[in-house]
Amino acid sequence: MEAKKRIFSGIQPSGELTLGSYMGAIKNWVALQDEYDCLYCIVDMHAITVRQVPADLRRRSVAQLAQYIACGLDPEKNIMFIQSHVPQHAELSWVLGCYTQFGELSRMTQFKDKAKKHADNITAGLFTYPVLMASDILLYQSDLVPVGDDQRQHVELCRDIATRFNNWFPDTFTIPEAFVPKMGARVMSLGQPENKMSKSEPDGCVFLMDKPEDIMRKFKRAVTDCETAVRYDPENKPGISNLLTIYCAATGKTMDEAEADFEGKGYGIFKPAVGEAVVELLRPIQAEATRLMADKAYLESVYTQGAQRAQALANRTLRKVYKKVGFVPAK
Ligand code: ATP
Ligand code: LTN
Repeated sequence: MEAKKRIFSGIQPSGELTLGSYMGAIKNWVALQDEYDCLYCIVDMHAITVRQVPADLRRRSVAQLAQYIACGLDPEKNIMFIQSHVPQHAELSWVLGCYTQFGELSRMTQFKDKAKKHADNITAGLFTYPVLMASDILLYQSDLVPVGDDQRQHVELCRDIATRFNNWFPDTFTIPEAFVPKMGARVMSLGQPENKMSKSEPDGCVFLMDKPEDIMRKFKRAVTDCETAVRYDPENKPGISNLLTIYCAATGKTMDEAEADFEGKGYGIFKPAVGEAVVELLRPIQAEATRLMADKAYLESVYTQGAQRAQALANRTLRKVYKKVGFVPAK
């Protein structure tokens, strides 16, 4: 039997999971878990590239694992773990940093945006963040990286680093590819539909664990336009188009079906209907996440086992890399 292809992806526990990260990433993780050999990570080392409150980071890291499982990821099928439990990520990151150009990192749009937002704390870690991400991916010889649209540039850089490294040292890394969903790759803020919905901008952001009444309120208040037609037109109607995308991603309907559902109906009917679709989507996830959070011993066993399995795979690549660059093998 041919070996399954490998997937790696992760989300930072730098805030609560959002509807954007669900639709852009986690939904695909769930869809791909049977067909691929998957590692799904809680990338806490990435999270400290901007300031975190330690107790919150710790709580959110475990809560994020509970939410991954509640979204439908099976810990028996996938390797689920916390990044800082596998030191090989940091070790490979040092080596790859020595094969990455300053200029390449300077061009990363996420770095430029975050540097602007955290102007008083632009650390070396924030700058080299994409090298750590490349290490996450390459350490496991990943073929596919399911992410939202905003992460394409980082995966591209990872491919460039891997290709360059392979030119120096043939057959070291598998060259990975980004896997971005057709619907929901870029969920926009409900308050400012020209900006991406993001956990660091709570205004206009729907969180996975938001109460139904809060979700409904956020959708009823969503910024739209002064027409009345529910029509997909991202150029001229960014708010309505975003809501239609969310509706499709939540219900599994096509855009034509969604438009037909609201033909001749005004925004007063449309906006709460999208809210309800999201409430229904999240209801079972929230119930399961709450149940799992009460079982800390189970969650601990999942991330402990996950780290052991990840370390075994990571070690193979790291040994190979250390040997290729000329480090003396430790006895
Ligand atoms: P931050 O605000 O701290 O940058 P974020 O809310 O953008 O965080 P990430 O942890 O950076 O979330 O993203 C996790 C995953 O979810 C990534 O694969 C990312 O591409 C995807 N994602 C995040 N926000 C969205 C969104 N609004 N639409 C689609 N995908 C998204
Ligand atoms: N940078 C990603 C999170 C991330 C990631 C990864 C995603 C870190 N390492 C490896 C895919 C593969 C983000 O969403 N901000």
